[in-house]
Amino acid sequence: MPDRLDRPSDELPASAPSTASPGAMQSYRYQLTVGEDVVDPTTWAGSVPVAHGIAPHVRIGREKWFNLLWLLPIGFVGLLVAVAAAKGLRDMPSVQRFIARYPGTIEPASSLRDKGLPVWVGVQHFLNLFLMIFIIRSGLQILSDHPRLYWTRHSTPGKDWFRIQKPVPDDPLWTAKQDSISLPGQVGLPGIRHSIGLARWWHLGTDTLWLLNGVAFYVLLFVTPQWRRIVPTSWAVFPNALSVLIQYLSLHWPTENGWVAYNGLQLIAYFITVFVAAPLALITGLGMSPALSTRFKRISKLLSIQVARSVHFFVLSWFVLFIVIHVTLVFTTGLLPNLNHIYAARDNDSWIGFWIFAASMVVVVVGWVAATPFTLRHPRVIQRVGFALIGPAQRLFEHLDSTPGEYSEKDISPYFWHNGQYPDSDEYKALLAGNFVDYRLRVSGLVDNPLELDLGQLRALPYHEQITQHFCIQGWSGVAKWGGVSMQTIMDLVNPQAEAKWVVFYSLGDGADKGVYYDAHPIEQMSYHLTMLAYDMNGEPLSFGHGAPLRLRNETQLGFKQVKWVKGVEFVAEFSELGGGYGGYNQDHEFFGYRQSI
Ligand SMILES: Nc1nc2c(c(=O)[nH]1)N[C@H]1C(S)=C(S)[C@@H](COP(=O)(O)O)O[C@H]1N2
Ligand SMILES: [Mo]
Repeated sequence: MPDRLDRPSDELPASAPSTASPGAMQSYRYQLTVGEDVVDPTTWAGSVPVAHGIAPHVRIGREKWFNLLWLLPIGFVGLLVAVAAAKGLRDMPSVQRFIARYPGTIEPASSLRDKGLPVWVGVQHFLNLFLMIFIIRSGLQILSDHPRLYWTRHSTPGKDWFRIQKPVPDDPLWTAKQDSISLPGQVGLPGIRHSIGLARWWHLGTDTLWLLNGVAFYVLLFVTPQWRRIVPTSWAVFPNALSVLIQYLSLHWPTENGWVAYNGLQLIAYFITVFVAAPLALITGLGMSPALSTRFKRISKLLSIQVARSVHFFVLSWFVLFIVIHVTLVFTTGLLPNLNHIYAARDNDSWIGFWIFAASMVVVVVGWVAATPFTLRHPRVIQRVGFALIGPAQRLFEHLDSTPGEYSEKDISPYFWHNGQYPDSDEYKALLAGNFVDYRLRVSGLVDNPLELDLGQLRALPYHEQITQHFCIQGWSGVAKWGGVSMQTIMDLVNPQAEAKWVVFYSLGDGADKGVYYDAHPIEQMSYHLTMLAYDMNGEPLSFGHGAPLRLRNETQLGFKQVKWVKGVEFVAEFSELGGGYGGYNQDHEFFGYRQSI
């Protein structure tokens, strides 16, 4: 629904808007605060208290919830039954003939037989496992910031299919931040509640390294014959896998030589891990990006952010299951030769592989234990290094907004989460009580015509309406119809000067640690079709909770950049002199990034 409702600009209100007082923006700057450069868990994020979640629950039917911890005893009994069944099967002559025919491993061509595992496989295997630790820990931290999963982009309470949190309370102003939970410090990364900003640098930064390692692995696999080890090339892999399964379960294990070839079951598991799970992790990860969803509307219709999040969680579950089984089998099927294969590129019973493995585990343990304390002590380093690693990709995606994706009335979410810190100043309360008749939006900075607009004047400007999806950094989403003024209209009125590169939005509300909430946006995104100041939501005046009387929408960015309760807009050359200098309140205080298109 593009500009159908926009009125032509010659219908602009005759009364020229008054000029903003020159000191206004100056005074807004003084209301900003500088964030800390270390994390003190006791005062973190406005002193959010520790809040524990619950065991993972899955919804069955409309409102029955199943505690997944029951899977442990059920799984154990299931395993006993399976073992008994497999033992019975193995006594049957037909099954014995089947196993004789399909012993488990398809013998490789002789060209591969003597090759074994080269050193690069061992190196990449270690890098992979090392990076995975941080990816999984920070991923769990991200999940715990919105500890619910859904199948639709609406994120409606009660419609979640999975949660590690109690049901959403009745409070109509309950925020997603209140809904976040704490994880044990050595499980989550950085391990304190609502540390999503830092968790995301860890996650996206190590993801980038993991993907580079993965690309190198793919290339090396296919320029050598090594790919044959983990890509099935004959249908016989399936009966062989079944045969291996029966052999494992009957506790009568096949004799194997992983140096030469993997058995059918391993082949399938490795194939899925390398060629299905890993690419799916990337695709579903990108599927949560507002910039990409807005650009690739067709794909995002199917792979909505919440489908992407849910499938991303299944990928995590697969990796964890794989790791548990893989490590168990490494330990139970000949530890020394197995470690020699992967760590020492040799096929014998010596202890050398074991010692390299032990040394590598020291690195793993040190990395694991040090990650949280290091992050709390040096969060700006995490913020900078993370941005250096993923920033270029985020920047690239911001430029893809050629045909903005929009939704229709029927897509509007029945429930739209609230988030952030509500304003509670006397100034705001007085404005609210007076129905905002005394409200003024001030627009100034590096512009030719600074402006001051009341709500009547704002409403008299050409009306712009859009139905778009909100992506909160914490993981929930929702579709709403926003009505108001295009930022382009505002820019036509004030005429930004050539030096203006960033546009800063100041709020009437404070952030969680006191000091005015604000956020800086690149000026080029202000002329995007879907960048606007909204005073209506879903056909009604914006409510208190959603930002009355005015809020920003910039649909290529995550939710925290959509400043609510906007009081001023300032055009600046750079944001380094504002607040802590990182480009916004959450950037200063909670180590977010100033570009967040992923
Ligand atoms: N002034 C101000 N604006 C804010 C916030 C805030 O805390 N203060 N929170 C942000 C976050 S994190 C999100 S997800 C959205 C939530 O908007 P909603 O409450 O309308 O859903 O507002 C953003 N704008
Ligand atoms: Mo958010």
